Amino acid sequence: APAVSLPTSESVLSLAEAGLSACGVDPAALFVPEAPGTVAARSPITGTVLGHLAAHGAEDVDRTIASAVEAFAAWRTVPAPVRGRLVQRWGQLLGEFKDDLAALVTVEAGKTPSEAAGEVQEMIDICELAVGQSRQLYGKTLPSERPGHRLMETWHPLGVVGIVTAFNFPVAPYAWNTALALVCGDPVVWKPSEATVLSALATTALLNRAAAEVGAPENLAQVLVGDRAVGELLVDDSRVALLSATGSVRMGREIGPRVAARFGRVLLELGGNNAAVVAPSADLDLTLRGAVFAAAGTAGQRCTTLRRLIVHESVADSLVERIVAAYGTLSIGSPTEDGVLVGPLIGEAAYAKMQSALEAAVAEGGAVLCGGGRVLESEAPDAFYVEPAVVRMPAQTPIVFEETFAPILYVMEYTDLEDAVAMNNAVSQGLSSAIFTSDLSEAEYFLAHSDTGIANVNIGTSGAEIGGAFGGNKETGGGRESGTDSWQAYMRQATNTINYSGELPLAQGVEFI
Ligand code: UN1
Repeated sequence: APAVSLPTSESVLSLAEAGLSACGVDPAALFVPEAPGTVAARSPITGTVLGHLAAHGAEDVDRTIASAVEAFAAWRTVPAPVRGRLVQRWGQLLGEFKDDLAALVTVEAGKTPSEAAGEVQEMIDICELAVGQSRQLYGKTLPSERPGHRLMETWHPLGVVGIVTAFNFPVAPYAWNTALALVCGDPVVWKPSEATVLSALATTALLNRAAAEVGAPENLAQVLVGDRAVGELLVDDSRVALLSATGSVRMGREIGPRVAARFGRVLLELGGNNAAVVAPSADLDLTLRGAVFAAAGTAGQRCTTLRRLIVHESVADSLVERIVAAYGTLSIGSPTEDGVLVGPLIGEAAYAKMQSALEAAVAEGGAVLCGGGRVLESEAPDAFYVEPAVVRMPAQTPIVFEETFAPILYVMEYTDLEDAVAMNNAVSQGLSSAIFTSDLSEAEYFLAHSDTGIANVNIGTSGAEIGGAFGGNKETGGGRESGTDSWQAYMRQATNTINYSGELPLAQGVEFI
């Protein structure tokens, strides 16, 4: 059900300009004439270029990192709870300008206002968590094996944190990293996706406003605008103590070894190929809603998007029929229009990949039950709106093992739960998974055996809260961001042994002088 009207490029630009101005970025000073090396700011809503932005060169990157190192020297000496005040103020400003920043996320990533606001809410939530965490950067105290000795673990600021983010979540993963990095005593340097620079600049303007208000040092939060070459300079710079990157497995495969080669630390949050198992006892009304949001929401462009539905043979036909019917009611179109639930793909390459995945699925024995086609093509030839697709597969054929960043839901059947869990675990990615069941033993069996970093019961694979650690296993990269103990990635750990005995007994009973 395509929505009828699309906004003009001018109105999308006005929306972006209003959002930028509200957040403290002057659009008039931002856009430059197109020239070699400038970055185009686009909106997938219309597919058109909104303006061009100056990019950073190698010298700028060098200067940016050098100033972050200076900021680190000052910031690390500020007590952690005082550092928390900066994050607290940033969180307040994010609350105040939530709709303005969300509008930029809508313009650049094509998210619906509700989903864009939800993304900004994740930023506010992590700020609150980080403020509390600023008083809880605790280490353990341990009994020593020697008399008159004490052992303790302490945590110290780490250094400059480089953050690389993807287009699909232009601001939340940045905030998960930044709110914690700042309370841990670390400055950040951010290389956002080229597709979402405006959201990054607005986010940083709010953070720098907070920094100025609370009297924090300058250059705690800087943005690098540019293409892959700029990102590579950040990746390879040994002054960057931690490189935290969200993106594809392919990207992580390049970044991981490069940072390791200079003994830097990485935090990788890469692709997902998330499955939900639907057991015979599942509440199918709830399963339907959970599956449709997880599979078609954000136009299938979340790393947590539901891509594989593994349904018990006894309920497969009825559930699939209901999913297809529900897909028929989804309004597809510009997220600026009321009622639209499915916005555009980010661009032509994503559309092409979706089409070739669908072709492969058919060649491998799949049946496309609905969707897959392009809509609104004549109204906006440069924008890529698609109908979310449901594809029934005879088995997990090769295409099912790939993460196609588009709304394709592959449906497979199972007979025994053990096999369903084995199918869930068979892919190389390990981000999120879910089971829909009313049977306690099935739920527990699934949670004990699913190998993903996030595993849910009776909710979909996407839409995680920030309180829990976020990240995945296997080719998803192993990193954990946001809640629980993720703060430790942003700190240097030390074990301290303190001798107050006046003697010098050696550990393990070793005798020397
Ligand atoms: C992502 O797609 O990179 O769990 C992050 C979710 C969101 C975060 C997704 N809280 O779907």
